[in-house]
Amino acid sequence: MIKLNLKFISCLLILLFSSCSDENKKPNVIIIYADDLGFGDVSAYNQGTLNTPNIDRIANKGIKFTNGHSSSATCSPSRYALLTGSYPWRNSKAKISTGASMIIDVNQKTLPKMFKESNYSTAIIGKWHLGLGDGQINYNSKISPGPNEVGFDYSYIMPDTQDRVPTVYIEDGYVKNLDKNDPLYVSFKENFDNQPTGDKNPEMLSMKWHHGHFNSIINGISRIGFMKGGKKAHWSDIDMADHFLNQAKSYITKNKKNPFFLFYSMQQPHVPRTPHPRFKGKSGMGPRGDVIIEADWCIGELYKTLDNENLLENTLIIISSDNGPVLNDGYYDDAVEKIGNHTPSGILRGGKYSLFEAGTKVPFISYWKGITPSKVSNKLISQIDLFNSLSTIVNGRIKTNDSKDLSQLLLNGDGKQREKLILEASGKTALKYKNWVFIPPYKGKAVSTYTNIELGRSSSHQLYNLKTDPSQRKNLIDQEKEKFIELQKIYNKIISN
Ligand code: NG6
Ligand code: CA
Repeated sequence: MIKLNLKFISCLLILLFSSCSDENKKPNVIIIYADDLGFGDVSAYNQGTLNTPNIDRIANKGIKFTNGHSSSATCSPSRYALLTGSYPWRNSKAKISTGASMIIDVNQKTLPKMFKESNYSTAIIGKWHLGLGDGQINYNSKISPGPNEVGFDYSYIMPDTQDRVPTVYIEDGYVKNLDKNDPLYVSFKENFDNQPTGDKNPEMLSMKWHHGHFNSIINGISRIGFMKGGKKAHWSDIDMADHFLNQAKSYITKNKKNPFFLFYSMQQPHVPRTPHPRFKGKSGMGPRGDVIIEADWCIGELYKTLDNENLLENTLIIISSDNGPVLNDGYYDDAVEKIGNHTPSGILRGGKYSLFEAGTKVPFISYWKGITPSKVSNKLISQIDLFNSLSTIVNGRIKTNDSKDLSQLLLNGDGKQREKLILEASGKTALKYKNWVFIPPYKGKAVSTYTNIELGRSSSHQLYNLKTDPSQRKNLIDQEKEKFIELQKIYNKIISN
């Protein structure tokens, strides 16, 4: 009672002397986005054997979505959808980016622009992977356009992925710690003179490549693409998690007085998996398990920062992943050999790159202290929907056509859900409609030779009833003719719009 009165009186005083306006009540929003973290990798989902106590603590206090999707089964398209509220298959540039120019148009609506319009400070810290510049990039001068040109006030990024050059951080368009006397050169076509590569200099490798990662060697790891110079700017792989975490913590502390939107875009457990020595061997599953434990620890530290700064009651935290899990994604790192009984995809079929459920059904958690109930929700929600939902929550003015306002679902774990969702994997699409999944016929291998993942492709149509068959084992195309026609119609209509 006394507490309440005090709160009331202090609000009155603030009202008298400044403005106890809506602006003060707007929540901070943090999206914590893992890279290739599977539905079964988070122990709160009770699917695998790995332990993620820090994510679990947040998940168990908030809403744990068991039917939450990324838009795509790979990184760049999912990030595109999250940040633009638009389906990536509408944009031919929204493919896995390798040194490409920027995928998001500077005139497009974006999530950070929506927040900025609502007087938020906005930042991305971590993996970007949406392309940079609009042609050949000169890394020795300002790189633009980039995240700052599509709505982020502050950006501290890894340009593409940990397995691609250049292995440097970029802060607000400039390569961090670059020495002008040692310029940085990058090429995805040919090597620079006398630079060691994974295929020619295997003796220099601390982690052997398995497929596709045999170009420039940096820190004993060969990558995709060639680079030369910029030595002082090279990142340390084992310190990357601490580095991004510290940036994120200091951003929160510096911006705690204003509402902020932070996109904390983690690099784990994407390849190359390079846990800090503190986490080495901790999972018993090799580096893949170890970096998930590292990522979980980072999330715990970020949570502590919010707690210490008294921000938990005013911060909506969303945790998810850009696509499903993969074990061997290009390096010999024991991910397959040491997996034991752990099931990164849980009971779901497929994984990263797949049109089956595990390609895009990912951990999806929302938590806002005092607002979200502790709940498990099996309602369908996509990361595309964060755009319109968050816009409603922060009283924003921008909305997009592909995004659905599921703000009630995001805050209460109940209410309106998405009915129809187009899933995407490497340019191929499928429809999820209520409990059903429809996949049109596609040419190509059913199982990827490299990753050993079932890609969801077949020469015939596929139809699955997720209610009775969540692992998509029984193709019902012959038994459920009417359902098939109904879904095909819906699919064609959305795709052609
Ligand atoms: C693929 C890479 C894979 C990974 C992926 C991007 C090869 C053979 N495979 O092309 O290792 O880097 O791109 O992953 O090079 S994502 O999660 O960022 O989409
Ligand atoms: Ca990814």
